[in-house]
Amino acid sequence: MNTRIIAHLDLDAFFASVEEREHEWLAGKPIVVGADPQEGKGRGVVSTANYKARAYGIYSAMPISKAWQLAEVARKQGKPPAVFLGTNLRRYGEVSRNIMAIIRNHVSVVEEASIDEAYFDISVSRNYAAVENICRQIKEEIREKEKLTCSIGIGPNKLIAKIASDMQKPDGLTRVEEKDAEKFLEPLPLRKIPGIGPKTELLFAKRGIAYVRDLKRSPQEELESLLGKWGKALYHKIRGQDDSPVEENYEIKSIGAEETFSQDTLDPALLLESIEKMCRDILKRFRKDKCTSFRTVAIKVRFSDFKTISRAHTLDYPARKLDVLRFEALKLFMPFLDKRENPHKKLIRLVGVRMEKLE
Ligand code: TTP
Ligand code: MG
Repeated sequence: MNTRIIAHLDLDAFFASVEEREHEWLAGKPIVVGADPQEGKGRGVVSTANYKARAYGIYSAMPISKAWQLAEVARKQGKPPAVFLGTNLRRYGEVSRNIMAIIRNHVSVVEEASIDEAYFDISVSRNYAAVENICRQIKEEIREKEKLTCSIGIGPNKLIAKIASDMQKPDGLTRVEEKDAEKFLEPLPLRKIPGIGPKTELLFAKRGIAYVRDLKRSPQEELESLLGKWGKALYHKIRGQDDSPVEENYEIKSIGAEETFSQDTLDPALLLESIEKMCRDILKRFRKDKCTSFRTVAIKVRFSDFKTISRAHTLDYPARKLDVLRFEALKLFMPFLDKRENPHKKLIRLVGVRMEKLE
């Protein structure tokens, strides 16, 4: 029998760690990377915060104004003031490529899952101790060459590896062998299972189900009737079963842009102009990255109450023109200007456009 052993690597507080290593004066300080806080009036969000800033309650995707408030509270308590920095995506992209190259020095099949995370299949080594050894070498090389720390999870499949990598952040290494996988999941809160977001969490919380072990009492049919196809997948996931392959992907997964308006708005001229501009920017990057086609166009709308809706459409042919991108983005967006997607005429705070399924 061929034992599958998969590892998942995720860098610690990635954007903030890159900034910290590159600017001596930041060493040891709480750091928040993201939109300009404008003394608490800023309207964007936090991209990430380092662990010192997380101790103030500051997290990814939080409104930057909230992060500013929390930093102020900490400062008034005499704690070190947080430093707010803008993002430097090009730089993080370069560092990401260096990290992926280091991983490839040690293993052959690597799936770059996002800018700061990768799965790799090291089944060939066939034994967990040997795999752990390779992972420690990777961590060491990243620390030496890139002055960054990461956390790695090792498990019998991608699901377990991913959850394990998050267990001992930062600078962790968590090994969960196949025989222990099911037990490993049981005490975890449902949110730890990838795909379970706030909505599903709430749905189960209402039924008194908070932990994986509680959910295991639900028969497969029940999960299916609640959640459809995803219910079936979930039934297997909470038992530690997942057979999705580690897939090499050299191509960038998507190109996107978003804009937070300086005031919430429902002014069609302003919104459409913003979409037009984002489409043009995206197409420029599409050309620069030497992409030849895209298949999916997606948009995101965040209302003034922070409710956020995404809509996507996949074409049945590969496209490459601005006209197509613009047409599809507008077709997805127009319903947000009227009853179809916005019956209460809520003002819009942010709009995003993204192209996916790139070649
Ligand atoms: P994550 O790996 O989710 O976060 P992280 O690396 O900052 O921290 P952790 O130690 O918990 O792994 O995301 C990687 C980078 O992606 C992160 O540094 C910034 C960016 N990012 C955003 O811009 N917005 C987001 O909402 C999230 C979650 C991440
Ligand atoms: Mg990370």
